[in-house]
Amino acid sequence: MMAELMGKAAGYCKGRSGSMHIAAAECGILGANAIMAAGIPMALGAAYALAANRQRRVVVAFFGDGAVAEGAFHESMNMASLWKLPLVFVCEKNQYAEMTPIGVHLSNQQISGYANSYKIPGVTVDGNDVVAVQTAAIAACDRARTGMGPSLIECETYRIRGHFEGDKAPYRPEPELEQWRARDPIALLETRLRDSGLSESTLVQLKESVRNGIEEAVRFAEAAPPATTNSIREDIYGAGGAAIPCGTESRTTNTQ
Ligand SMILES: Cc1ncc(C[n+]2csc(CCOP(=O)(O)OP(=O)(O)O)c2C)c(N)n1
Ligand SMILES: [Mg+2]
Repeated sequence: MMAELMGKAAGYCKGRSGSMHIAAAECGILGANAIMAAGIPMALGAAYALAANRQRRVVVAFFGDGAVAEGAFHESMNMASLWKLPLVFVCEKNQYAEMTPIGVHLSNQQISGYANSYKIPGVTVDGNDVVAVQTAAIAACDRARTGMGPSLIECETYRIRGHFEGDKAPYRPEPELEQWRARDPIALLETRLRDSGLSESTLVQLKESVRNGIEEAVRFAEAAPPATTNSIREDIYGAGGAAIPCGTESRTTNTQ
C-alpha cells in the first residue's frame, strides 16, 4: 500500500491509483472512492452478489459524515434492507465534511437514527474505543452472515488532522481539538491494555513491532522502481492494449 501511495509499480494497483482510488481485491478491498458516498452502492452490489451466490460473507461500507446527506447512502440502505443483504454500513463521524462542521450540512446529526427509516438496526458507538467498535461490528456481521440483513454503525470520532495534507484546519476551535486529542484511540487502548494487566515490556514490544512494520513498508516503497508510462494501458484495453504506445496514436486506435 505504501508503494501504491508513492506511485510505484509494486503497489496494489501498480502505482496508478494514488491515495484515493486504492483497491486490493486479494485483501477484500473493493476500492476507495473520491466521490462521496459512491462506494456505498458498490458495496450494495457486492453484498447482492454474495447473497445471490449464497455465500456466508459480509461486505462493510466505510464512509464519512459528509456522505450521509447523499442520496446514494439512503438508496443503498433502502435496497439493502428490502433484500436483507449482508451489508454493514459504518459511518466515521469525525464532525467535519472537509471544512464544514456537521451542524451546517446535516439535519439529523444522530446518524444511527437514519436506520429507523429503513427498518434496520442502528447504533452509535464511541469510535475512539476500539473495543466498543469491535463489539458493534461483531454483532452487525453476525446478523448479516445469518441472513438477517444490514445494520448501521455510527462511530463518534474526530479528525485530528486536516482534510488533506497542507490543510492547517483553521476552521476548528482549539479547545475542541484539545478535548479530542486527549481521547486519542491508540492512547485509550494502551491504557485499557495496561489496566487489564499487559506488562510494560509487552506493550513496548507491541509498539516496536508496529513501528518496524511501517518503517519496513516505507523502505520497500522508497526503494521500489516507479510505475512507467509504458505500462499505463495494461488492464484498461483488451489483449494487445498494453502494447499501444502512449500519446501518439488516435483515439479510434486506442479503443479497439
Ligand atoms: C459527490 C461529491 N460532492 C462533493 C465532493 C467534494 N468533497 C470532497 S471531500 C468532501 C467532504 C467529505 O466529508 P467526509 O466524508 O466526512 O470526509 P472528511 O472530511 O471527514 O475526511 C467533499 C464535499 C465529492 N468528493 N463528492
Ligand atoms: Mg468527516
